[in-house]
Amino acid sequence: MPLYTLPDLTYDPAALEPHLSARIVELHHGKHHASYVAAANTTIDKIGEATAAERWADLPGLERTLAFNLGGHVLHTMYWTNLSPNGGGEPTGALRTDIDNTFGGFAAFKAYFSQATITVQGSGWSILGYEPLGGRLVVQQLLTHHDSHLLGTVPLLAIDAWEHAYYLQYANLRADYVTAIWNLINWTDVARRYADAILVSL
Ligand code: MN3
Repeated sequence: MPLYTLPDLTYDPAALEPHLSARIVELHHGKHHASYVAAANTTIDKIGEATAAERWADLPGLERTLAFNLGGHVLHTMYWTNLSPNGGGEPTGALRTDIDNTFGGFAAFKAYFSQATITVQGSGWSILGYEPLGGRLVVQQLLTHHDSHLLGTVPLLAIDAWEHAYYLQYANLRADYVTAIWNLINWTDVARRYADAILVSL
């Protein structure tokens, strides 16, 4: 039994249309996400083999490969639950209050987070996260799945800015994908993650 498994989508791949096509969701979940799950499991096995054989020089490359692939699994698992056929709108409650206080209102946050997604250099992600040491919400850009991570930050909302997330439908127009994705964000899921994250201390 592998350590990590691909979670099922909780909705039909076509359910995110017209904002995200069924074909994108099928390939993204069934091929891309699945490949990170498989590679994370394989890499853990390789680390075990290298450790048993005392091939210590193999560790830096294997640990980096694990960070990439497990990071991919974590982020995509979040992404599918951060999105919903019934998503969109604006957050409410304590999360909304914190967004307003931190970013100067939802519109200002939306503009900032949109640009954080659009301007990722190459392949990466935008994240709304909770940074426990400062006790504050932060926006971060990840390169690939893990570079530039603000250590300790708990991700609440993760948006994939890799070309495979949008190219079949939006071609090179990442900004149009970002405009569409706001119609799918599951603020109930983000708020649940926020309620858990604010209990974390470092
Ligand atoms: Mn992806």
